[in-house]
Amino acid sequence: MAFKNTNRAERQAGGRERISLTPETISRIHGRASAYGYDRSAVRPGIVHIGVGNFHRAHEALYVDRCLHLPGVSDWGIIGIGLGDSPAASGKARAISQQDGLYSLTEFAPNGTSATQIIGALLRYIHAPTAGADALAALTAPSTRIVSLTITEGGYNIDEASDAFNLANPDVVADLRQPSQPRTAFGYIVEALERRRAAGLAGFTVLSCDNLRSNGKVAEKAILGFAGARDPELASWIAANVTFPNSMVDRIAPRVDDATIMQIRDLTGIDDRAPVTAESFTQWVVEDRFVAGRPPLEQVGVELRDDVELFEAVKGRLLNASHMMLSYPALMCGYRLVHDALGDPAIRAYLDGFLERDAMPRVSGPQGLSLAAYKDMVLERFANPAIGDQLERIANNGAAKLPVFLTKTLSMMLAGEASFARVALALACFERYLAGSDLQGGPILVNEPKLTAEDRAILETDDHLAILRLSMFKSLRLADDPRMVEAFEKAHAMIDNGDMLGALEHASRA
Ligand code: CS2
Repeated sequence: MAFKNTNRAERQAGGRERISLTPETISRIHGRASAYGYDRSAVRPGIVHIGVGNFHRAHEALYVDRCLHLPGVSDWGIIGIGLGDSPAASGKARAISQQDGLYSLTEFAPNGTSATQIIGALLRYIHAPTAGADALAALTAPSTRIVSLTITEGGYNIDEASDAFNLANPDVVADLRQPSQPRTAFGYIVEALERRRAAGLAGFTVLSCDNLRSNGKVAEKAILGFAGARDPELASWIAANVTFPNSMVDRIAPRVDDATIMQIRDLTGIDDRAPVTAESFTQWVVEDRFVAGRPPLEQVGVELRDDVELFEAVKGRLLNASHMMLSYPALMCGYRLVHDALGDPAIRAYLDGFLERDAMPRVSGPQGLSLAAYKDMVLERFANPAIGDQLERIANNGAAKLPVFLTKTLSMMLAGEASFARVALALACFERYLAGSDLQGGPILVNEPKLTAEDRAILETDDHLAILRLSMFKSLRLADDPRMVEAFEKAHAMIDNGDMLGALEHASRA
């Protein structure tokens, strides 16, 4: 149970000094947050996680932390590997390492209460660009039985049109040329598996925790695609010795900025340089296909089921797709926070229209799941003001995420009767967002690493349907459907006139 944060008046009455966060200060933290209650020095690593973002730290690491509290479970600690070499990524690696992997997780419930706990499950953090040999050693260690991944939707390097692993990616080319000095997740995993094979060691489970349709199958395609290009025999060994369970992960973990760091410090009195925050909701549904064992996840709230892909379909096509549909129009209206945008009746009606008329009729969930109840829950979570989730966080990397979350719905719409007004509005707003400002000229932070050079060239032409021709929706041929084109032109014209309200109202009715 996480420690409930008290209100500001009570805290000030206590007149507390601030406590830094390290294993040495943990005993003094009780009373400010709940700290892990197991002997951390006895915990051994069993999981290596690649991509130690806020989401991982608020989700998988929490479940593993809960497992470590169970009697006799001490060999499933996590070693984190970060692949990013931006200054922000290096700074975060430093901050986490200085705290010996410790960090606080603060959960904000919709009723405004919050609770903070210190997670001890992350034993070590390896910044691969500066310590590649350590990263390989961790992956190769016999104790490593699960390698989990959050490398983002676009990170699996699968070509949209051919649906195959993209061997032309320059980082992949470099990793194939110099396998012992990898840069990509595939390069690291396959090199480690090759070393394990040579040493007569067992394989491990590769557990994707990214929001993808059939994420285990995608991870398998990527790893086997890379391994096959390196050595077909190695690929066969991997196919026989590694499993790739599908998993559905769900928890909103906003971006952490300096203001969040100060907020957590103020709330808890703990000087955490790498805190994470999240909504109180969390869910993890996983296929029970672990080739080398796993922690007792079923005892800590994880659902182990065979029908994970049905959960993934509902989550991706309702929750994540709604996020995408919401973020671009809401940013254009001048909003920056999710809950503020949801409070706007025109936006809310447009999103209801997307869910009820576009997405829900075209997806079937697992038995017993009510889509109507799921929709209500999603919107209630989005409306939670306490987490302060950012529209820019969601909008970011749209070229990778839009196809993942919308392609299935869109292809079904194209094949039958449908109104394209809502999707067209979202895409028209996506186009405006790429220019980096809202309709009032307010700046928007754009981060679109998956826009290809070819995409950028298309966007620079004066083709008014350019956005419909980008590589992300290539196989759908959106610009060939007259209904899509008409809806897009209409949305575009209204946005050009600055009439976002009219555009939203039109899209809600259509
Ligand atoms: C968001 C997700 O990045 C996004 O586009 O939709 O991060 C979302 O918050 C999580 O998937 C919720 O589980």
